[in-house]
Amino acid sequence: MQRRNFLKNSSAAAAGLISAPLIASCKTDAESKSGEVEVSEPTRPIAICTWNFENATAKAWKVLAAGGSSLDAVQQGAMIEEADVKNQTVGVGGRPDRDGNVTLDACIMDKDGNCGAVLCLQNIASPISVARKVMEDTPHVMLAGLGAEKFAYEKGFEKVNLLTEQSRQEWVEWKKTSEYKPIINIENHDTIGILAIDAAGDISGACTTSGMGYKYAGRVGDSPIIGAGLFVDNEIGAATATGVGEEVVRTVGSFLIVELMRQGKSPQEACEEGVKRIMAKNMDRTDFQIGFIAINKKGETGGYCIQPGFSYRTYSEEGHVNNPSESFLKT
Ligand code: SD4
Repeated sequence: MQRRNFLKNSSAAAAGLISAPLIASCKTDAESKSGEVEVSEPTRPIAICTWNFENATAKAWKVLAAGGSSLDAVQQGAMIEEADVKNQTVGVGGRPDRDGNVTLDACIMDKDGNCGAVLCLQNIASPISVARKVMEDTPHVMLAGLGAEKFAYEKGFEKVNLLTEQSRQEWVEWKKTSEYKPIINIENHDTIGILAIDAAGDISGACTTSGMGYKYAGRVGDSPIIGAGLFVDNEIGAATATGVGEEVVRTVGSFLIVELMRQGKSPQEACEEGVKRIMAKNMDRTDFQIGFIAINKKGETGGYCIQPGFSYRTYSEEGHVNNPSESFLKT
């Protein structure tokens, strides 16, 4: 539930009580007979992430509730999943590529449109933290492979073994057939994309993954690609994705969703349209999953996916909630 206020649209704006972007984002709110416009107070701070990553949103919320920035919130939330060895789709413990190497992809984006990414990074436990260093300490947006790893060591990150015994054993088993087939809703938790708005109203996002299990060596998905796996526009909102990254890259999914919100769609409507664009090109395919989540400047959230089984977590003053997502396919 959003708290609501009645503000005289023109006089409030003239007095500087509400900003032009906020008025723009509230243009769908009801106009009363007296000419007053019902303006929803934005929900902030708030964090939202793909899947039921309760610990990640709890961490992000802790940062936000203490007055921290959305950038710190999304980074620290993402780091929780990177460090969880039981999560075999992110960070330490991630499933390896077909050669047995764990290669990580991550990106981060802030309120000013600054962004950083690492692609196919090995031996480093927190790729999202390296991505932030790329953003803040280099003139570049992306570092890949050995160059990214070398940069991480220069910045003081330690070399760690990312391949846990469990992931190694599963890989050995997989090699018996070597059949590459993405599993839908792996363990019901997968890549983490996390978005947040802080008390100042500024939006940031982060996305981090070990990518598709048993991928070709060198394969990079959508997750570290700004616009595909993640996009933030502080005037409008943000979006992020999970699932088969090739399809998200083809439609520049997260950028599309933010642009749809710019055109007036709600986060929910924009996520639905994002999935429909993908399915329009894949009507004969029912064997893959993609989930999008989005947030707008007002703190409204939405999510949508192809297959049943996706959910997303939100944490705001209104509560800490796992939201089951509607899906394009119903069974
Ligand atoms: C990728 N989107 O590498 C990521 C992985 C993922 O379900 O989300 N898998 O394509």
